[in-house]
Amino acid sequence: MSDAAPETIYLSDYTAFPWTAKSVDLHFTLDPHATRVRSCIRFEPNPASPNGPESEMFLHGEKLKLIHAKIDGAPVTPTLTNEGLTIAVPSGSFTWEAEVEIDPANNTALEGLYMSGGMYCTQCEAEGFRKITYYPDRPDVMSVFSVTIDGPHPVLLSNGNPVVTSDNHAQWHDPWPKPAYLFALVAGDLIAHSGQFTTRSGRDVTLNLYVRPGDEGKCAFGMQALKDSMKWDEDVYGREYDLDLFNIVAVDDFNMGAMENKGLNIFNSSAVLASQETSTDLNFERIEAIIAHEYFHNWTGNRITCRDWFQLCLKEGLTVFRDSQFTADMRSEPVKRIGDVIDLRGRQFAEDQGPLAHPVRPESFQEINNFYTATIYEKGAEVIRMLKTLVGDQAYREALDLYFERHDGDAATIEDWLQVFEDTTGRDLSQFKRWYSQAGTPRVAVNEAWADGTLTLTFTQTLAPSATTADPQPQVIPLAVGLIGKDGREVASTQVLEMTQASQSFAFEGLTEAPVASILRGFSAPVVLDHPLSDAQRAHLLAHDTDPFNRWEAGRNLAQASLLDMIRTGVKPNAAYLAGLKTVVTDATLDPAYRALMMGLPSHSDLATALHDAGDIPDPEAIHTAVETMRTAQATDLAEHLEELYAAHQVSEAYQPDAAQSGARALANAALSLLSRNDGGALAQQQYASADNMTQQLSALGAAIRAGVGAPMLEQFQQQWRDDRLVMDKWFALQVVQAKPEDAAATAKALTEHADFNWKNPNRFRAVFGSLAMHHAGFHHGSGDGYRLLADWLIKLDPVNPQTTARMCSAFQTWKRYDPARQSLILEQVNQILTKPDLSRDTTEMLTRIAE
Ligand code: 0A1
Ligand code: ZN
Repeated sequence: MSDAAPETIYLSDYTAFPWTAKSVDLHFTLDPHATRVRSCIRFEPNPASPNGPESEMFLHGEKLKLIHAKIDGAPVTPTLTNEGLTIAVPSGSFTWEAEVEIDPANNTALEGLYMSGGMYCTQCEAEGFRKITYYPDRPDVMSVFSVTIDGPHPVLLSNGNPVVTSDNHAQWHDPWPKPAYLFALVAGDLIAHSGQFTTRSGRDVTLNLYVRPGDEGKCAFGMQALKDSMKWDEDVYGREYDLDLFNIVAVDDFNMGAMENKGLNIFNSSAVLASQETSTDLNFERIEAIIAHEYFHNWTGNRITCRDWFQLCLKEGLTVFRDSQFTADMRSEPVKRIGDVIDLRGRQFAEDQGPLAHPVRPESFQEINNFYTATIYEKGAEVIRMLKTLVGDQAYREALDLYFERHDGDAATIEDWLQVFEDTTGRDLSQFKRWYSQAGTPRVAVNEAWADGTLTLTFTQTLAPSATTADPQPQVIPLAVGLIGKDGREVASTQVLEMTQASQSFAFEGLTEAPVASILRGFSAPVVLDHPLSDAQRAHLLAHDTDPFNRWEAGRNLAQASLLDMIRTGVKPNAAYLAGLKTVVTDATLDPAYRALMMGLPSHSDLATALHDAGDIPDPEAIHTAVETMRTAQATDLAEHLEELYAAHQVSEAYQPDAAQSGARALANAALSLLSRNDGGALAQQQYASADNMTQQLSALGAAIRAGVGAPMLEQFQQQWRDDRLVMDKWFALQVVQAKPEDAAATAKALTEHADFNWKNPNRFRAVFGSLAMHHAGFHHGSGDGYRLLADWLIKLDPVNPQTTARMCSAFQTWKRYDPARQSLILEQVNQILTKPDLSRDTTEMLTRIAE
């Protein structure tokens, strides 16, 4: 290991930086292997610093070759380490100048300034700016940046507004003070797809989407999504854009989805490029959401940023919440909510259940890159959703107005955030704050008592102690509850019960008969609900619940209970579930997208989580068998309706990736998937041959592979799309996703030997190994081949790209829930990686936490 005891950083140790950076001038002379960066920074003593002026200054800097440094024009010789430099400084204000040399072409970690497909680009969040020049690389140091770029490229971009632009030379000025993590630079032979937006106060904003030549035809959708986002933020949050220019650049090599750099968002090309032929409906929806997310960061993240990285959820939880509201408004609210909850349970609940569990606001970390997690993003958004539920829509909007007014230009904290809600509503949020400090998913058990026309619901909350939360205390849990009568009519509409104690009762009086309680409507809190209902009661909710989320949830609970029984005892699928499903799926009054969701089943991993929760050891093979049996039962049970469902939801209009068409295709393809179990893949072959969009082509291909007739189509697909990087990612991923459990590792291995397997490209690496890790029965196959293959490749990737390696390590996070044989197979691989010399801090931290 590179670092026997990597340093742990604590929230409680926060102190302000002793100086403020009044202005930052940067000058880049681009060269693939020897880019020169000259910096000139005006520092002034920070009156907010507790220690007063200091005589030495530390600046972060990594992998930099220092050419020279000056203070107030006089050469100085700093003390250099691998982390930065220390230098004696004058007591008042002074000007720091430095020139460094960096090697973007060899920067495979994709952090700092690097090259992708011949273009230069940057990624500075969280701590990448220190790989560009020496700087106080922390989010509470905000400054006004001016940037000059010299380089042999027609497009030279940085943040803010252009001052001078010509071929080979550009100057930029960003009037808004920002932390270094929001700095960006792009240079290359790029093509702009341009647009225009006029803000509500009349500011004309030029919009550009810069792409590599050849990708021009994939920009229109992203551009429209940007305009829609700008309008929505004005309408819903009263937030206007604040520069004359908004640029987005698509980059092929990128560790994450996208980055909100001020006025110059940088996107993984998979998160912005879209066309009917190459993108699925789900891709379009994701792209729209990510464009919105990055755009919304302009206010929640950029204008108001985080004081330190422990406050990451301040910008991420809020921005995820905002983008989920946007998608709900643009598309279907219940469909979006159900999708988000599926995702939350699949990723965040699993994180909470294992050794990587951490609070929404962690109190310590070693490598901040390891904390861009489902807990900080998705649970962080759930916490804000609860806050809004508790205070109401009106007070939420007032609190947000106050937040923007009070903290514009600040590097803020969760305390600041909660304070605006307290000041707006007069509420005491000290107990609510536990959602930010306690790790783990609370469980809420429900007990029902019926007597004399009164239904009494008693809720008991429990939170398992964990490494970061040794002594959990009760949280504030908003429980949205409604009651459904025997005749299927709602006898009490949704009320939000505010649970604050460990155990608490609520009575519903004046009822004429015992109703069925619909609890946690809209998934009003990120908890696991233990509500013992009979199959008949669940079927009743599935048929009648007026809350679309809980109606879906009733079906999901029936399916899950049945699957768990099948796994444990080998019984047949539950007839009540199949009957209820048939009624809902064939109900033409329901949104097709919603019906398609109804046909879904809990994932293998969700079932493993549920088994573990119940004290069982999940057997991946048994889970796989049960799910296959259930799918076949669905196909048999719905057989007489499938063709009609399929036919009735064919889209004859010109392709649009909107909610209506996507929903119709989702339902038709869900039907196709089941039909292929009955017809040997004939209809899938037909659909594949006539598809004019990627949704239809890929669904047909998947169904055909499952039916055993996909090989020629896979070959044709490769021929057709060999030059399209993003579609070829799908080709790689699909083969792993559709492999039989016993073949998954071998399929992945064979794909790594394919000429187009460019393992240094994170999208391609994830296409194969992300898919393998998600293939529950394949990855956890008893042979251990899945574990070994992933570990071998993580060892190979770590020196090249630590960030992506560390993220992929989370595939091992659930090891403790499996049987002893699998546990030791996994641990063996984890330890094998951990013993590699020079293992990155990122990967070391992840695996050490996992193995603890
Ligand atoms: N802030 C971005 C995501 C992001 C985070 C970290 C990165 O590198 C470590 C890159 C991007 C967002 O939320 O969209
Ligand atoms: Zn974000």
